[in-house]
Amino acid sequence: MPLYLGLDASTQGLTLQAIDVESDIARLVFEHTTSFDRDLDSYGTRHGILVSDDPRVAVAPPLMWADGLDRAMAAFAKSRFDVSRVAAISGSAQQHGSVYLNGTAAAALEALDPARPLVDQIGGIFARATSPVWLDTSTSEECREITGTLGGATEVARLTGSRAFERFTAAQIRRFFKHDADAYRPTARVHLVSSFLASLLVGRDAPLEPGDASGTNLMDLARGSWAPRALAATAPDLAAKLPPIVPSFTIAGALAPYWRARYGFSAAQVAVWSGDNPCSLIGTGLVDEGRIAISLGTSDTLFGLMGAPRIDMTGTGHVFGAPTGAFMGLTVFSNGSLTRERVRDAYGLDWPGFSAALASTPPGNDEALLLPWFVPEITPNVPAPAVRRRRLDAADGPRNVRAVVEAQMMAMANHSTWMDVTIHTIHATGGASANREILQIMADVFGADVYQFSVGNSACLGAALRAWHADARSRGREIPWLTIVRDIAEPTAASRVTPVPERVALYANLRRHYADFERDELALLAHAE
Ligand code: XUL
Repeated sequence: MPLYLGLDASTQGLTLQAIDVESDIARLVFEHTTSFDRDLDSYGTRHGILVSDDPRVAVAPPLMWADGLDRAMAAFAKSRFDVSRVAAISGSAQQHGSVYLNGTAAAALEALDPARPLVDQIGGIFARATSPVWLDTSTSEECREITGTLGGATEVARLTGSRAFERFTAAQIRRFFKHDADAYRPTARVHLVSSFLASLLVGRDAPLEPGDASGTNLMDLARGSWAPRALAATAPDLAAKLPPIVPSFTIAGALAPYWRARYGFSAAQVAVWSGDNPCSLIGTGLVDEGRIAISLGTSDTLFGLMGAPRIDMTGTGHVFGAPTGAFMGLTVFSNGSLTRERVRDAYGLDWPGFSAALASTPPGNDEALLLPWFVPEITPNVPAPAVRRRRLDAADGPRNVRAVVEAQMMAMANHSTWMDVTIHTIHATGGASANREILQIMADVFGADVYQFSVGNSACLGAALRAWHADARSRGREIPWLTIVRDIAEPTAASRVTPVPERVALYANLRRHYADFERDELALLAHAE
């Protein structure tokens, strides 16, 4: 039976998962993670990032990612599995980060010597020793410049799927060009983390696909190709430096001789890598429209597949390409777990006490409303903390507990209508998804079935599943995505929380009040600036 590998180069580490596929059912059989800080400490990162004097700057050494990849492959080769059974490999990577290669890179990648570790051979291929990553916020000026050239934020979003964001690659490339033109000019290739690591596997330049390329502000979202206007607004001669964009199921090549001779792999097919968010879409089973995931973590994130490239005109949501060839919407809310914890702590509660407060208060909270902006909020854009209450006494613990959860759910529901998706099913993940009371409010506010879904590394799993899909397709067999994700990326029926019809009607009304309250307060905040 064939094995498929998924690799995930996240901010803090590199994970490899292997799945075994038998009769079209995939099973996870192996997982290994290399932590950058712990296992590759000679690179000196903290949480995968090099410490910088400027808090807005976040960069990482690309050589460290290559080292992580080599170690992951070595770890799998040492496992009980026969590595020659690996039929195909794909990967997932943190989005937006960029890797700058010089003119020697192509020859160096082709001539990798299996007798020596990878990192000993590629130290000289970089036009820039460090890579800016998604946590970098140093490019506000470049965002303004790009936005101005392209005719405004709405126009950038309409063209590329997102307005110009500091972490997106265009602003990062522009900053490099402006601050170090002498290093930018001879740069032969600007890769994303995903296409850089795929290039190492195939021993030559690997292409990008629309999922990760849409995190650059440089891709024409509807066409899935580089947007000449956006390239021109970013830096000179950029078209020649970027890899081509190909469909997500494309085989970039066979595993290079380095990996075969060094670790015993066969000439496995390497499918193009994608970003972690598009890979997570597959790894959480969101392969048809109407099913979304809500991750209740440090920040709360809502994402799901969209059949068409619809855009959030308010400028907070993102649209990326989906590995299925469709699109995905993603919206991030920064007042997530820490805000729930803050409210819990403010009233001296523990989690059972928090649940009891939810149970003791009526759905709809008698129209008491809270705007939960305890920290600056991304969606909607609230630059400084601003907690607001309406018909709500700050001293009333139970009502404030209900108000914060209802506010978070109503904000998520209201700020995802731009996706124009009729949501029937929600896969709830992340720490707070263990709380059934919170999930009941989610079900009632969205009017959708909610499933508890504890996923391990969904991006890595998504990459492995993409490898299987691409491999089958290259052999002339188009396996439906619903078959690919069956069981392995689906929640169990027993975890379902169903909406209560009367409450769905109640929240439909309250959501309008919440939207009005939010709009009024945003206007006041804008006025006060
Ligand atoms: C998405 C984003 C992060 C990174 C790292 O826009 O910045 O999710 O992909 O995980």
